[in-house]
Amino acid sequence: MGRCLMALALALLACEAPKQDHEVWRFSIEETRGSVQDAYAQRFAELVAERSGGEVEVKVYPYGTLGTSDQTTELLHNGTLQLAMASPGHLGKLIPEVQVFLLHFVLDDDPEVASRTLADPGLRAHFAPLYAAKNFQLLDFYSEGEMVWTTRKPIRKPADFAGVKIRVMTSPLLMAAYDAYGANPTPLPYAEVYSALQLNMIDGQVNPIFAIEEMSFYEVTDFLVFPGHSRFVTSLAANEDFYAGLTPARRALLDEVVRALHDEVFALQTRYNRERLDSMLEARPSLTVLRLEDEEREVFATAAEAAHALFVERVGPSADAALKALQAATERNR
Ligand code: 6CS
Repeated sequence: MGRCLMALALALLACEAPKQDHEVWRFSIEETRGSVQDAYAQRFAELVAERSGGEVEVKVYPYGTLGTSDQTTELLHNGTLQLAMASPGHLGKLIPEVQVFLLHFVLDDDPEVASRTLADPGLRAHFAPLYAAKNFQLLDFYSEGEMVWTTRKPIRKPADFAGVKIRVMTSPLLMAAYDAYGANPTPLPYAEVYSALQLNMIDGQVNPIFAIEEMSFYEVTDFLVFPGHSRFVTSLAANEDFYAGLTPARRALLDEVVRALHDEVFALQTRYNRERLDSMLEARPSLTVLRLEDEEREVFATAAEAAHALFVERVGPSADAALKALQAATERNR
């Protein structure tokens, strides 16, 4: 009995000991509770706590608690946050080259190939200096699912976009991408999309299924159009000084957790997107799902080339290099 008590006391001490040098990593996500990024961050916190023996606590800040994506990126830049999700759809204003992930018909159609491509070390090595120049350590790119248009009318060809006000994220290239289809793109922060749809200030928006469900966009739409043109890509980044200041053991722990989560989040987003399509259709049976045929996609793919050219023209040779790096990574992972 005495030995049991002793073991218990030692265990309690072991539990308490880490508090002496209890570290806190503040981690902001660009989505609300219940999202893909939230699931990622919660698992990240769990694995970091587990593997650090409780010495590191990860505090997750969901979208809205610290402001818009632009504001959280700023907090990451100045070191108030140690970690943040930073999506090219917003980050493109600061690192124009990441807008390559916003180009349509560039990532491979096969989601598994796309996921491997995004984890490609060569691709990460290409982008790491661009992130470092803004005081960020790039940790990973991953996809949260296929981008789907929510609209009030069917869209099967670029001409159907005439006069359609479609909300896009705030990176400038997205305006060009939807201009190329003849739409009227309207950049807005994520938090303003639902009310803009409800008030008819916009006619549609584009996001993965899980987000359309979670943000209730499906309540204010009639069509879910699967164009098969792009996937929502995000990046996980750390503040560069924070990352550089970690001990080698902590850095290895962080890198390993990120590596483990890449495949886990792929499976998770696949499930979320599948399940939430079902629940949306159940909640609103009048929703019409359209999947573009290959010939229809071809027409959009041709129109999208104008945005590719504009990306290179506006951003310069580094945009061309980013596009080539993404294409080469795709080739390596087919
Ligand atoms: O549309 C947006 O702005 C947001 N969409 C998703 C799925 N994640 C974060 C991003 O800011």
